[in-house]
Amino acid sequence: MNVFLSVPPPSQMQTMMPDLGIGYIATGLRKSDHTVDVYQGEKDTGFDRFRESLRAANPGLIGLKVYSMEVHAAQQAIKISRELYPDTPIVLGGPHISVIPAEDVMISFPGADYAIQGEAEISLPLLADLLDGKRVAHEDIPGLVYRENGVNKHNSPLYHMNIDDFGIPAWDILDPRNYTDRWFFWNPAQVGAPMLTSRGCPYRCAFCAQNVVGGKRVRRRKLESVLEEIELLMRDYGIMDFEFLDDNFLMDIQYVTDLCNAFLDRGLKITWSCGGARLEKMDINLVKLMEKAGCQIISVGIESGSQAMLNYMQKDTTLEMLREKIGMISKYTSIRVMGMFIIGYPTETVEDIRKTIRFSLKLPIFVATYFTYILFPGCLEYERLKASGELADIPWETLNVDAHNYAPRGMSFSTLNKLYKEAYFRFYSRPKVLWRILRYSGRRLPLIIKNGLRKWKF
Ligand code: B12
Ligand code: SF4
Repeated sequence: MNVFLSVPPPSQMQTMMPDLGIGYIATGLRKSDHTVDVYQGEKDTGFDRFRESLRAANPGLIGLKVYSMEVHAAQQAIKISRELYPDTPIVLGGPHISVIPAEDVMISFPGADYAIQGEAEISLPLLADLLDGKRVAHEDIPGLVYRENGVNKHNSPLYHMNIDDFGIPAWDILDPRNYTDRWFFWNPAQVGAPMLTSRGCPYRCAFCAQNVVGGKRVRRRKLESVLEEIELLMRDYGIMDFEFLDDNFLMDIQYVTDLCNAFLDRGLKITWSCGGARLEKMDINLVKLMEKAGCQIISVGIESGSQAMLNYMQKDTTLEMLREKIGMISKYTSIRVMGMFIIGYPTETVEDIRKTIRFSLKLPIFVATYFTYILFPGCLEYERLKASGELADIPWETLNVDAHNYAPRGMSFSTLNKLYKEAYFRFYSRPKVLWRILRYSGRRLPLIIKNGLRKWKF
């Protein structure tokens, strides 16, 4: 069967990078002898190209990826799919589908026929088999949400233990060379590619639903498989810069040590960065080894400058530890730290936000990103807000990364907005910070200005 897979064109501005989730499920489908047409909408602002690609694909199954910020785009994509192919089944998947309760999926998306919660590398090919008339029962497909005689049904999602079974993303489809306009924290001199060495996160930060999206158990790829993927990307696509998107890249220090040593032993002259890094386990030997092995950026979810808020967020970390480890990285290596903060978190006061701003200014970090809090289901904070009566329904259709969607009780949106702008202004108006960024990312200046202006418009 030919399966059409798509990230619908977003209504909001996106950082451009190939979508690994789509790449992995394309591989899964091919392994089961299905063919795949992929339309990646990240760069489009309208649905014309989506419509054309879908028309040309003539699929037996249409698969659409849904992010919580892009529910509207998904609804639009469903509508167009129905117009073009009234009888072709539509299946939804992706983070939003995984984090909302299974009972709500078919109610929220009445135009869809199926959805898959959790990882779809195994489930989507099974669904395609079923639709092809092979001997597969609905109940056999992990995470499947479906209707049977008008009744909504669902199976538990699967977080498959051996993620090497998934193979590597279909890079011939994703072609990373098409993504040159990346955000500035990647090496600006190189075309890069994202990559995963593991999935899952055992932590329980109250604002994060990652243990529903990626599972609680950390599942790690074999080192050899990661190295093979890197070498393939170097050889076939000329990629020399990599971004590890693991939920928690520094979770297993021995693994990272082995990975770095393998880069050095094989003489891989690559640069790389890692996101989602918790620093608790990092020590001076590891950070120096990472630098030697090509690490350029470590991005850290610092979240808050108030210990009380960190405790409330269940971040399981301390300001002291963050200060010490970030200080160590900047003192002993050339690795840049990108700090991510949340302001306007539930229960937060103006003084808490000021603590965050002051903390961020004191840390030797290269760039700071201040997000105002956006609530997503599937996490503890969502349940708390629901229980306290502060949350009725989230207006998915209007959620916007470019707007403040929530202000803590007792704080006006205008106060939050002022603090938000103050944070950015105070961080980036310092000449030494500006100079550092210009020196590293000068050639990305137009993109930086565009993003900066977008944030300023809030
Ligand atoms: C890289 C990344 C980004 C990148 C690019 C996304 C991309 N092109 O891949 C950028 C920087 C743009 C980004 C932006 C944001 N992101 Co982000 N991001 C990630 C990150 C770290 C990795 C994504 C990834 O590669 N995952 C690995 C792959 C294998 O998983 P997957 O994509 O989910 O795919 C699997 C399943 O979902 C499913 N599946 C996927 N697609 C489909 C399609 C079909 C048809 C089916 C059946 C199944 C299916 O099968 C796949 C294989 O197992 C994730 C965290 C994470 N670990 O997933 C957050 C994550 C996706 N981001 C998140 C958020 C909140 C954001 C922002 C709002 C942050 C912000 N405040 O600005 C913005 C949203 C921008 C927008 N307009 O929507 C949330 C999404 C929450 C939600 N409910 O939607 C996540 C889950 C992080 C988290 N734990 O909160 N992000
Ligand atoms: S914020 Fe990071 S450490 Fe915390 S639960 Fe989410 S992925 Fe895990």
